[in-house]
Amino acid sequence: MRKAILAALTTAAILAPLGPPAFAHGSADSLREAAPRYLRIGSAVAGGGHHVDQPYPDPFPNDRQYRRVLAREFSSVSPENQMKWEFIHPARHEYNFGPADAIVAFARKNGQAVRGHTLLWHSQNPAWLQEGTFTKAELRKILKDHIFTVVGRYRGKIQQWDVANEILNENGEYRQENIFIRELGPGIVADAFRWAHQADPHAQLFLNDYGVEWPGVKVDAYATLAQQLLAQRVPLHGFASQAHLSMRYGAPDQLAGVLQRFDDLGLKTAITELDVRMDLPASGVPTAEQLATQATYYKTALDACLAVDGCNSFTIWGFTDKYSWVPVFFPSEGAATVMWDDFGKKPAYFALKKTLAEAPRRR
Ligand code: 9MR
Repeated sequence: MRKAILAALTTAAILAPLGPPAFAHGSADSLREAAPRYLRIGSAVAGGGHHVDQPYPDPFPNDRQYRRVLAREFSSVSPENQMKWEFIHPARHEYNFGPADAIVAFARKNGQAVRGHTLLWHSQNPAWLQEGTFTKAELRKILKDHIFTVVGRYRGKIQQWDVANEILNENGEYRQENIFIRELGPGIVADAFRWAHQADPHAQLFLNDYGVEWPGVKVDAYATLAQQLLAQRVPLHGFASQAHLSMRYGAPDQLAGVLQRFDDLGLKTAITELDVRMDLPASGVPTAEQLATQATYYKTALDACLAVDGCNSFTIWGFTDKYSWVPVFFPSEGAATVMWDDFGKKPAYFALKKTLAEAPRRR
């Protein structure tokens, strides 16, 4: 009898996969602990932007509980607004590095990667830039100096930079609202990548956009652009889907295919701003069914990233409804993050943790 048990145990040991047993991950008490080592799990760091007009102080510097959860749950952080032009470069010859420095220092203390966001965008630019009168040469120098100054300051401390953010519109055309593209032509995109690479040769440089979660004109245009940039030996390293999802439009069930298309070009991929908003009932409280659906959307997005070899970063755009941008921009929608205002965990949180815990440890 004992012999039979021993034999069975030995067989089980031989058949068991390498690495610690699954229950060790299942009992992980945070997302970052549950995640396989090849995947960074990130959150936006709340501050600036819409927060400025809300009835609470700037979250990151003022909310200790918020910072504790941010440190415990995540292995990557993305400044939500603190590295955008209007914030970090408020006057032509003036930079405001304090808030971004604090986030980078926090990340280093807590063993977290940082995603830099963003260098070339049509939105949240300061008035001095948007409304100034510059020659083409001046505008080009302004962008170049900005990239060398900001990327250079955090050289070696940023895992990934969203170099070009939302540069194409829904028809796959260059956005003319982008002052640099409009005034200097689309060739400026390649220059921005080259300058960022010179300023920090180790940072992975990304194209980042929304509306690329399903195949279509916009994804096609990005694939063409990526191929062109790579053919010109531009230091482009990754393509990211922001993934601001709404339960009005369905689950991101084709996201893996989209990411795979860019992986096939030799690029890394990432999900950079995931949230899942919903129409709130009159009570303002989501139903159990809505929460269950939301959890499947989060899981589907994570599964997409896990299914693609080069998808190395999965970031949610804030982890608590308390500070989410969603109700501010979409007044009848909300509850888009994985935790309630009091940091209580929703089904979506547990769906992510379980999926991470069950993901292969290597790929
Ligand atoms: O979350 C950001 C919010 O605080 C700002 O007010 C808003 C202004 O445009 O930008 C939000 O973040 C955006 C991100 O930088 C780029 N992708 C879309 C995000 C949501 O609007």
